[in-house]
Amino acid sequence: MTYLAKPKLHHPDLPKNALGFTRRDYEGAISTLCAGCGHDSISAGIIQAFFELDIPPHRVAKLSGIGCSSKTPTYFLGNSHGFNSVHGRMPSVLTGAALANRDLIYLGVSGDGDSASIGLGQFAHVMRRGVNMVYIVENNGVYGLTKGQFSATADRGSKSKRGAVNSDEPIDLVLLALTLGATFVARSFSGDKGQLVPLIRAAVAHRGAAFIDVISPCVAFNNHPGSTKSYDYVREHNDAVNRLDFMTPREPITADYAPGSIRELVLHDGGMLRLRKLHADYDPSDRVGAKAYLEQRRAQGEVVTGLLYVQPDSSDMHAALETVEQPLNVLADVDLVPGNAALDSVNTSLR
Ligand SMILES: Cc1ncc(C[n+]2csc(CCOP(=O)(O)OP(=O)(O)O)c2C)c(N)n1
Ligand code: SF4
Ligand SMILES: [Mg+2]
Repeated sequence: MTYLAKPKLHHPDLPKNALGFTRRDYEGAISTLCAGCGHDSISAGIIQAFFELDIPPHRVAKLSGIGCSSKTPTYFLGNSHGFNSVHGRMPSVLTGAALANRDLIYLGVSGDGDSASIGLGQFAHVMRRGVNMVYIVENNGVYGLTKGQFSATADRGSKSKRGAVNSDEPIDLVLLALTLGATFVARSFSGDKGQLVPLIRAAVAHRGAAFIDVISPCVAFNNHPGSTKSYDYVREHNDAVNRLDFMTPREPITADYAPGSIRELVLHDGGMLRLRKLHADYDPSDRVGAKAYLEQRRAQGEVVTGLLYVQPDSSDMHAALETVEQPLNVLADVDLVPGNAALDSVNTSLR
């Protein structure tokens, strides 16, 4: 809402992480989104998660498409790499960047229009390829930036601010990501930092395609009675499947959760996810069960949040393609241009 520059001075007593950085070091420019926009709360969650994970900001590459949601990378991780791509095309840019340099942590930020409407094909392929990334959709059910048209995630029968009724079936990106083979699939709500921050931390530690759909009310065009993506609707219909905390391996594992109600999952990088199950029968390692559960709850008008599915021993695109370990920019000419003999041998193998 404001264009004033942020003060550079930090309070000397601000808590520091293991790298000596404060939370302020993970911030970006001041947001120009509407006051109360859910997207700003998600940016705050991202800042908190990377601060808590002690990740040096320059190790992160944040990529986005076009939309209010896709503008948000400007408002966090100001010292990270960033690329604002074309509407709906962030996944292919991210895939290319990841192939060229596997050493960075890739964070894709998108909107429901960006990913479920114009970018649906790109969304599908980045999930099925298992690109090592965290992919966040800031889902408000509308094209916020272009003044509130229904997006492809708007529920059938939901109303726009002007009273128009959506007659089309919605696309559930969580169900789609599960079907397409994403190995970490979650949904959260922008107004639930306690759930969102551990989810982002766990997604960063996950190897492979990690997808988080975050319901994020648009206060300008989709926060009114009749919308199923409003603050009130989500608060009333939220069904959290688990409560989780994420612990990096160096931290002693302590938790005050009641014994017997905890499920621990060791992730690929040694990090650990602790899930407190609210539903005794919910199993986050069962892809088919997750889909059935989502459909069941959706039929009751409920929005399921939490970690829906995780495959702890997951793999990624680099493993599938057997790519070189080093980023391409550190390879020598002799590796990058192996010469005619090598080319002849590749061509011969393909005949
Ligand atoms: C190729 C192309 N088509 C259409 C547009 C116009 N446009 C810009 S943002 C947008 C929708 C954004 O919606 P969403 O991704 O949900 O983001 P939000 O603003 O809701 O966060 C559209 C249609 C564009 N910029 N480029
Ligand atoms: S138009 Fe909606 S999505 Fe865009 S900044 Fe305003 S509240 Fe957020
Ligand atoms: Mg949107």
